[in-house]
Amino acid sequence: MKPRLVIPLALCAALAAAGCGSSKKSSSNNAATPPPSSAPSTTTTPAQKGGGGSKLQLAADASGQLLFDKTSLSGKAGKITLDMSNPAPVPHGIAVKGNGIQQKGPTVSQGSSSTVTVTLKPGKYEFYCPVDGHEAAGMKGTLTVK
Ligand SMILES: [Cu+2]
Repeated sequence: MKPRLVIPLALCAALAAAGCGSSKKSSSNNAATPPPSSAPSTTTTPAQKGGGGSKLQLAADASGQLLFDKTSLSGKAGKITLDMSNPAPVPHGIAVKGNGIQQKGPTVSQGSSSTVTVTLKPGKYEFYCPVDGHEAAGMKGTLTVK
């Protein structure tokens, strides 16, 4: 019994070595085929992909108060860029923190914009001005990511 089993097995193994490689490839091709059928649903998103993530705009208070013009922002999970323009005669910047994230944009003077790009998961974050004392004075808001 044993010899008979060993030989067929050895032959099978030899054949399988050659056959397996191609059969595995074709089976992995088959496995890769289903995703494209679900891909059409993603074809509705290229419009958003074109932006390379979402961009949220805000501005510092033009009169020089330590405030942003918004106290809440919301965006989609993924890459988010906060773009803050600074019309005030006071240097300001934009930064994001929360859930282990802490990213600061540059501090810019009047007429310039500070941007910061972060990749965020759904949750609540804080956006604030990284200039000393500004956050404490109220230059902050909530960023909700969905
Ligand atoms: Cu500030």
